[in-house]
Amino acid sequence: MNQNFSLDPSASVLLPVAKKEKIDTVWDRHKAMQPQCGFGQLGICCRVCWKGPCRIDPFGDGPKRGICGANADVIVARNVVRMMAAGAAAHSEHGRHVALALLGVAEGRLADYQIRDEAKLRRIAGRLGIEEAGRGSHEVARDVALLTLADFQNQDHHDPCTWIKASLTEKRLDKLAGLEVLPHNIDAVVTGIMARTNVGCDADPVNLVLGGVKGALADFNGMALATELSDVLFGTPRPVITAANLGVLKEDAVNIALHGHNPLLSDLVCEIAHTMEDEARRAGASAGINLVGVCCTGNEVLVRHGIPLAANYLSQELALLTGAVDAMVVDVQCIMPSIAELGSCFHTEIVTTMDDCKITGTRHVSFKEETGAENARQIVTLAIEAFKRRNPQRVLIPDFKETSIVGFGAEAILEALALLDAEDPLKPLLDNVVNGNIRGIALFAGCNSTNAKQDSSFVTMAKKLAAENVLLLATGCGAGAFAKHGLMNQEATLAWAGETLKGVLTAIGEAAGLGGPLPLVLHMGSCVDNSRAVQVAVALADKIGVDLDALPLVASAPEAMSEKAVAIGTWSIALGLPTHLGIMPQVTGSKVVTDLVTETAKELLGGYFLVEPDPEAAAEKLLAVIDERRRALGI
Ligand code: NFS
Ligand code: SF4
Repeated sequence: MNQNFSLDPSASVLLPVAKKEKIDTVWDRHKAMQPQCGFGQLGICCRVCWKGPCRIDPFGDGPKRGICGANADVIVARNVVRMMAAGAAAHSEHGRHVALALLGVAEGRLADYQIRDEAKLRRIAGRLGIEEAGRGSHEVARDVALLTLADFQNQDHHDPCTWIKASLTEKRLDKLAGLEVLPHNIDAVVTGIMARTNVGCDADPVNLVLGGVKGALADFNGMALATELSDVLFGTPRPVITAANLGVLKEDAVNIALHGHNPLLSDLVCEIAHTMEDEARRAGASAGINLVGVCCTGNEVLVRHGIPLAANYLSQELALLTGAVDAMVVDVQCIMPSIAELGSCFHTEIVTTMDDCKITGTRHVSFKEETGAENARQIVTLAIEAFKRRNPQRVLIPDFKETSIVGFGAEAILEALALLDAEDPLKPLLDNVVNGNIRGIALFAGCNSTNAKQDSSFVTMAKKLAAENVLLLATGCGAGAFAKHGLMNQEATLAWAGETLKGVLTAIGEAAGLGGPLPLVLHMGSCVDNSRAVQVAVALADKIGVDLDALPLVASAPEAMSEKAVAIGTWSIALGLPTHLGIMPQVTGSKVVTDLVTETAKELLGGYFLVEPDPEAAAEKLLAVIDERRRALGI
């Protein structure tokens, strides 16, 4: 049965365990939820006020307006732009957290953190227009943090946020300014969306969606700053060889799964765990402490430190079903509340750490940056204690793990290219795009969803596009899928890449001393690290002197589910990228909104949504888009 749910071989091993032990998984709950509400799927259910809920009859004689008079277009638009605001809030809150930590470090208040990449700090200062030459790193960091925090405070709406201004092409900024969708203040834009979607406010679907686009661009701003400042504090990713899937758990080690999104805690746990190996050994764990990642905090520590990735979103419960995880430490976002119950079926200590993200039935260690190392130590101690309670009879670690070479941020990609042309690193990439050795570039991002077979569309599309010589980038749970399925190693390149792509990846990989090609899919990091892909795209566009919507570059989120993915997808089209969705978005109850994001957007922004649930067909469509763009460029 699991064959229909997931492509992940670990699911085949562990779902029978769940069945035998009568433990529900996400797939059982999905089944129990069928049939899901058709009104909700179409986006035409409104709960914005207590006169409701109201729902529009999409077919027959039922109501065409809610009690207040809102029609399907207004209801759909309000619902979806609220999702964008929620996504922007999530990413930007993460970013604010990191910016405040950088300020704390700069002001000498946070002894447990330091500036790990001073060169990057200085480059950022340059980009943001902050004087750095001859100044101390803490002084520069303070200015960078304060200017970043101003992106949450600026009240002049004619003055767009600093980070977005420093992150896009001039042409794109002009286009977005012309549409009045450039955010000036992340918090204000999110608040503005909540205000205008309140009962009895904005009732113009086009105006609402443009407001949503501004919110989505605030999301982009939040991710760009989160990524860049995290690199300053925790180091900029460089290629590292590691492994993925549940086989990375170890029977003879204290297994700690780091789950969530924010590196502020997970990075410290990595640091502290090293110092507590002896304690783990004394507790009987001959292999000491084994850290593994789940979801995007997993991607953060994966690309920076090579910590193996155990699971992406839909596999988080499977990790617990192994009976081998001693502690699952979570921070924020994409944490299924079900893990509390799963943990309690085993010896596993589920530890929540953020005061605004607790789960009933789990242990809470209140994480504060001021006491970060101490909190990390408490957590590792809990894991070691739990290890002593582990029942070896119940341990079942699927024997699946795939070698993965990860850590390809913009810097790492440019450094690798510089080995081919030190003077002009972008030239080899550009030349290969122009001569067709690289037909186009596709960024895979986004989640897993129970509305699709887990990981399957990612894998199918990647193999097909790679065979057609499309260079593949990935972030988030999409990247997790590729890592788990062995598409982030050299063998995958040899097996799946088309001849010319293979040639390019081999030339770069060999110059980089890898003794073979680069991996088939380049892992750029977590979801906030989608901003890294934009950085590479902007560099390419600037080099040719075109805007982003001219590049043979596409994005795909074949298994999207989160509000954050709605925000990312929307800024992706606002930046000019044709963006594939494999799951029907909840907007089809409004023709106006659907046309707006799939057709009108193309004229206004160059980017647009392309919805296609079938992965083979989706890959074909993306290839056609890539070829169309090549033709327009005359290449
Ligand atoms: Ni992105 Fe990462 Fe995964 Fe989706 Fe969730 S972990 S922030 S939202 S599910 S990719
Ligand atoms: Fe119904 Fe209008 Fe209230 Fe929505 S805002 S629940 S459509 S009355």
